[in-house]
Amino acid sequence: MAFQSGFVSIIGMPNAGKSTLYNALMGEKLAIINPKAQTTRHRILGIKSLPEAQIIYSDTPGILKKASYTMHEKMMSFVQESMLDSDVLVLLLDVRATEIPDEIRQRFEKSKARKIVALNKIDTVKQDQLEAVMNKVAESFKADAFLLISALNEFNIEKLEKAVLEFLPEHPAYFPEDQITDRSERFFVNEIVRNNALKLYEDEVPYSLEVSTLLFKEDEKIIRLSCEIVVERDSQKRIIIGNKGEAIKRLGINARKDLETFFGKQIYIELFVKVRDDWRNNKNMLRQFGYDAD
Ligand SMILES: Nc1nc2c(ncn2[C@@H]2O[C@H](COP(=O)(O)OP(=O)(O)OP(=O)(O)O)[C@@H](O)[C@H]2O)c(=O)[nH]1
Ligand SMILES: [Mg+2]
Repeated sequence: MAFQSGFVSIIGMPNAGKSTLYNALMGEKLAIINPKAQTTRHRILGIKSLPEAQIIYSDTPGILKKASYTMHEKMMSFVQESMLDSDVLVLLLDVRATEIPDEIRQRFEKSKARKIVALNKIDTVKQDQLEAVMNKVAESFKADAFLLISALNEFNIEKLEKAVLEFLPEHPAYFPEDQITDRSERFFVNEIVRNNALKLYEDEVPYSLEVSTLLFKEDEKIIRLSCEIVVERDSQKRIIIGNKGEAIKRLGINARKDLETFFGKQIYIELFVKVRDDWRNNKNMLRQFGYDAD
């Protein structure tokens, strides 16, 4: 067979395990993973070059039933866009919650892409339950393949990739062999800091913030970073900073550890907090933070 290459998007409801699956497929921790829903906000390409094929995976934000902010509309436009331009769609369902909104189901089924439905988190249910869910899903979705997986335990990931390769078109590589993503180093810094904020702060605060890396300066031994944390209100700024700056200090320490693992280098990081009223509804701010579909 001639060389194959194409775009494969992982779509699904929030928290289904899309980013976990994406990392497992890539064999790299590119995407941030968090027990909280709405972790992923962008479409992130992961380019996997094999001897006979180049698979371009996309991690996407979880499908929201309701967009409360312009930011959510942008996030959903990334999902729509990936449904339109993919060669293969992987619809990932949590085995314990297999419902998706009708509109999404219709778009999925109408898409010209080849379709795989994967039931994830099979480690969380018993075998007999699993069969019942699988039968129900196989009856209710029109797709080319159905698979049972556990992204967390990396169970059946190779099988999934094999199915992807079966459906991937013949095409020359879209990207150079040594490129693994379309995202910059700064993007990954933003994501890692944001993920640590999601872990550290409660309720609405981590959802109302965005991280922007203003300085990324790499020497032989150390990467120096300066990041701005943008929130919507003064009260949120106070929470981010915490009593005598304790919370933001903790955030810096936690983020630094993850950044050192990610970059394999020593990290020096400075964090600042800025208030930008209602940035999640501000088109210019959203553009600045990379929420533009291209
Ligand atoms: N038990 C179990 N947990 C899983 C599995 N896959 C993912 N998870 C967990 O599910 C949670 C959500 O995982 P993510 O990969 O961030 O989910 P996501 O679909 O990318 O979520 P959003 O980006 O918020 O839409 C994390 O706590 C994962 O560890 C699995 O196979 N089994
Ligand atoms: Mg995700």
